[in-house]
Amino acid sequence: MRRFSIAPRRLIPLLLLLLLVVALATACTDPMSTIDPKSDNTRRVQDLYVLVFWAATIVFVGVMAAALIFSFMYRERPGRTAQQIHGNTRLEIVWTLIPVVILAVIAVPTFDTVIKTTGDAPEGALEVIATGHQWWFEFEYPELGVTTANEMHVPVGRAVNVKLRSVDVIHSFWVPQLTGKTDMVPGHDNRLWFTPEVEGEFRAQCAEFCGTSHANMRFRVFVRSQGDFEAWVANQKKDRVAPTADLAKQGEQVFLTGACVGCHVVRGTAAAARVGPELTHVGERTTIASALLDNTPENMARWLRNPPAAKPGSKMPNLNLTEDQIQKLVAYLESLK
Ligand SMILES: [Cu+2]
Repeated sequence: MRRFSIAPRRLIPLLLLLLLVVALATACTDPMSTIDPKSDNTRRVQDLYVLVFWAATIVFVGVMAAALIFSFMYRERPGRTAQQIHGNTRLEIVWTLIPVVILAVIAVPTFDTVIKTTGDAPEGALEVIATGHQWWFEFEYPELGVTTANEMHVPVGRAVNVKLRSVDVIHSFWVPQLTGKTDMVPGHDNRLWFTPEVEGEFRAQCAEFCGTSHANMRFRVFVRSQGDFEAWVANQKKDRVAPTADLAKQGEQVFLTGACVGCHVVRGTAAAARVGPELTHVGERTTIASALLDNTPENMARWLRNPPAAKPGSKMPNLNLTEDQIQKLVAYLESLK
């Protein structure tokens, strides 16, 4: 009986093909994919990328094919030496002009894309100030009087004009499907804008090494219908919901008499320090710890027990809270919807 086997030489192209298929299949489902645009500006960049990709492919295939064909046609054979071309002016002009034309064709849409994507945001754009902190993002909506952290909400179809700031070191604002990377530099306001084209939840990440927990400095962008966005804003503008359950009430006391008030804001209470993330509606967020952990009571407890253990380098220290205090704080924080 013959054993079924594939020669290693044949296996390599098969593996490469499989890799290509996997890469293409995951490119469109990966939430951090840069080739799956969901805003006007990322789509413009993608269109340019596709044009340059095909131009480069045609040049590569053409040059490789010509090199192979000519080296075969003009190879050295018995009775004939290999041929070289020298000093053919017409040929020299032709192969100088072809790249000039290709580069000119690529340059026009390149400049057009750069001007469109880096110019001023369209009239009526939503203003957001994004501030980088080690290691979390703060979002302020100056026209709406809303401040939040790590989860940015925007309406679909309306341009968003984001002012970028930093309070400590250089960070970088990056939402792969909505906008390219732009640095957040202390003492120097940068800006970017984009118009989200579809509703959804988009992953985002600091893209400039900024210290110990750089890799854990994430955020999310929620693109919502106009109605949902307005409802979100209306809720954000309210002071905190006063706790009703006993455990949550006790949690508020722990919060207001402990170290928490030294760093956080909970509007409607005495907590008004803007060092760490604003917490007035923290219970409504889907994540905590700069989008590192899902917002569940278990994760909130884990965070409170020892923040630097959950996120290395966290500026919030281990407060040595008792298990009783932690359970009360969890009940309180999760009630802040
Ligand atoms: Cu960073």
